[in-house]
Amino acid sequence: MQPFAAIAEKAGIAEMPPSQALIGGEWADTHETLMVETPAYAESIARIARSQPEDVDAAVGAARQAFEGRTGDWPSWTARRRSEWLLAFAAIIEADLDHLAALECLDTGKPMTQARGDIAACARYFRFYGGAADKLHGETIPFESDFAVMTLREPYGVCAQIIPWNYPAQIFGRCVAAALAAGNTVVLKPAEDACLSVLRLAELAVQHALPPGALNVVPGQGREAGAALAAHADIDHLSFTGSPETGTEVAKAAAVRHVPLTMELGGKSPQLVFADADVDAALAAVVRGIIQNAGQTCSAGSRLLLQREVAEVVLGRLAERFSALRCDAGEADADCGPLINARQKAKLEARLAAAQADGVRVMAQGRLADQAPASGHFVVPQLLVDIPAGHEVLREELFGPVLAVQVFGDEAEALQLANATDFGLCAGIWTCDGGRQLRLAKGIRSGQVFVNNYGAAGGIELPFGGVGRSGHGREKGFEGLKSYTRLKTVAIRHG
Ligand code: TXE
Repeated sequence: MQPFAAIAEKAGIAEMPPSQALIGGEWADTHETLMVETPAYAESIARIARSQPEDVDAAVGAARQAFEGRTGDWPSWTARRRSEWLLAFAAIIEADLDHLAALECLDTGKPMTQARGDIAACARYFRFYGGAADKLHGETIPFESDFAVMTLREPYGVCAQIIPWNYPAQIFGRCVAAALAAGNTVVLKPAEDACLSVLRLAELAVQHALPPGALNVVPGQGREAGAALAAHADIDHLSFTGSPETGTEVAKAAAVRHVPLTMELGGKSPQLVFADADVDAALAAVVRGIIQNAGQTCSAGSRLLLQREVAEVVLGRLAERFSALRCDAGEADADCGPLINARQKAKLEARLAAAQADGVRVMAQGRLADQAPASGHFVVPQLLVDIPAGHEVLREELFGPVLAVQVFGDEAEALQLANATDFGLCAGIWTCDGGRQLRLAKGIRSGQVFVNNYGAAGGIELPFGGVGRSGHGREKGFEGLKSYTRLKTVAIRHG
């Protein structure tokens, strides 16, 4: 039996989502198609649309028409009505969780428990932004006595969203729910490597009577559909999640027309463990922070900074944990799934080989489960030590289950090492010293800092985004909703 059939049968569903582009509420065939491969088996599981610039143009046109009310009644939907739709849609996602999670698990290779968590988080985004839609408002500003001044929060219009393959359903929720809550229409380009859950979510949105054109989806390749969307003359906002290199290209294309951007570009996030930390809690979070989604997470805690007094003990315990980690296909629900594709695996393996040639030592590593499919794109979790200062494995996002360890003496050195990166997405600080917690939280250059936890359990309510090479703008939380609006100032002289 094919893997998809097996997983879908277990979930009680045996249906693939639509494979076409969603344009103006209709599923449209494109001239060309792409094969979708499952990373755990390297087997083709579906054929999807390979949208071309003309398809993207049609999708942007449909989003524009919907925004202006030329098709459907989207602009007349009040904030309360949008709120009600989003809240009801959250429940629809939850009712379809088994099916969506099966798709996500097979398409990305991630363990089933993580896939289920991702779908639940996607639903939570719709619930959060549904709850927030009718609480977004401007302000009045005291001014001269014969003036009334106010700010209005208005939707941008047509929001273009280019999203990656590591968390398709979650990032769909984060971007689409916020943009719709604020009254925009959306054209979304999912990643060619994983988009089945996105297509299913779009199918559910259409079935749930979202006005035609409010959400459009153009599956396809980055250099074709993605580039055409970023360069389109009629988008009003662009949100991109992906690599810094592609982000630069996208930003250049959008800069020609001064399109406002949100850029979420990955990280090289440190976890700092001091001698006075609760080591058990820190160890569990450090391991989870790097093996989740096989390390293919922008907020992965990929650097571990250990205070010298505890380094030997902590490393010994960490090595035991790494040695016990197992990789397997997503539905086996092991510690780690495969990497997304052969290219990502080859890139990571080349970097690891180069690091070893430079003297970096693999102190411990996990292994493949006995029954794991031989054809999968697996890279086992690895603990790297003896790393020369400034080495590439300390600077570049490796996007795999690989933890780079450094040792520090005091707080000042810890801060210096933590900030020795062009990225700045997240940081974890493990210490019981309140003063140090605050000093480091202020001193670390990153968009999010976690103290005695890492990731705040994925809290969708918390604003998220980077500094430096990690990007700019904020998604998630109420800030994420505001970022899909523009502020207009109205000054009325009433005499
Ligand atoms: O990313 P790309 P890739 C990082 C991570 C990973 C590296 C490469 O380090 O190893 O990026 O992954 C679309 N114009 N992250 O190659 O190319 C593409 O189709 C417009 C971090 O997959 O950035 C996909 O939808 N769009 C990250 C999206 O951009 C283009 C998540 C991301 O692809 C395009 C993923 C173009 N010219 C990778 N080229 C995170 N921040 O979470 C590609 N795309």
